[in-house]
Amino acid sequence: ACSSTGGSSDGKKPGGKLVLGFAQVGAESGWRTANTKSVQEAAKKAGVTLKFSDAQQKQENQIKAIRSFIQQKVDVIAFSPVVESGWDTVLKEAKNAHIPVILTDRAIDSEDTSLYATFLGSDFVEEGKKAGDWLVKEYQGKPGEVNIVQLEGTTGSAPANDRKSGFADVIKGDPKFKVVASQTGDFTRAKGKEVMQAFLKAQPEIDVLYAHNDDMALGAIQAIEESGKKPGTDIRIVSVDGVKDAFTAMSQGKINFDVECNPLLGDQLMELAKKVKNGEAVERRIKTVEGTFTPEQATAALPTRQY
Ligand code: GZL
Repeated sequence: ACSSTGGSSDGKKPGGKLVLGFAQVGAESGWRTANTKSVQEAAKKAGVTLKFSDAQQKQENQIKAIRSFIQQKVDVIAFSPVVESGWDTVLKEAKNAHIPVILTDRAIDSEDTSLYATFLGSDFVEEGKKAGDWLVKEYQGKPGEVNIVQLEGTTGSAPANDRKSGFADVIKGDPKFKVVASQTGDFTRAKGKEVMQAFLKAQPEIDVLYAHNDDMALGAIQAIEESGKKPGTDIRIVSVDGVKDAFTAMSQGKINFDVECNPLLGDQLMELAKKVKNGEAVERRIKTVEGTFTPEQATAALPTRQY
């Protein structure tokens, strides 16, 4: 669905206000809705006219939205590519229309780096490594195998690919860590619950769940409890994002470690949009600042958590 806050049909706002076309992935998770809110609020604050589209996690919808922004002759296009590949054609159309493109949140795997001005987002490999490092420390000196099940993010997406590889790189150092099952839960609670139910049926022994985002972890917690097991105790859980609902679960001992993925990119995006519109040089890669949370830290952060 396309909505816009003001702005005439040809994309040029009277009075020279910057018009930004933003093609969002969807509304699949708490992280995503926080990211959307951050972009919308930042646009208002920055006096940027925002044309916003929600692709319901479908690449063809994002491509349609980008084409529509090109037709409307917006000043700048920004988007979070739902998957890494398949963007060259539409981004070449934006380039030929002399509309600069900013990648936010997720990256693309195109060789042609002239297709976008900059990529603002987290380092997902780093996030996967942080999850792996926690697990290694958690099982330091404890004998016996550690059976891990993994709920992967959206197939083909940068966060799913990179959180998987970062984690695998760290645990490969010790053969006691075994990923006995790994499947996509598409970053949603519903799918995370469904896949965890299947894992619980198929796997005789599960020690750890590594979820690529909190929404899948929260869905999995429901499945674990319905199977009569205690999440956080019988099955330890390490997750990514750091959304409020996960912090609540941590305060209840149901998630043992959460690697933050900061969705609040709105203000930086508006600054970057103004710079690229004015032809100013911007850094090619801007990494999001983010940390990690233990249950104690999450409990303390809960009262002031923005998302
Ligand atoms: C990560 C972002 C991911 C979140 C999920 O930057 O792309 O997509 O981790 C969201 O919650 O669905």
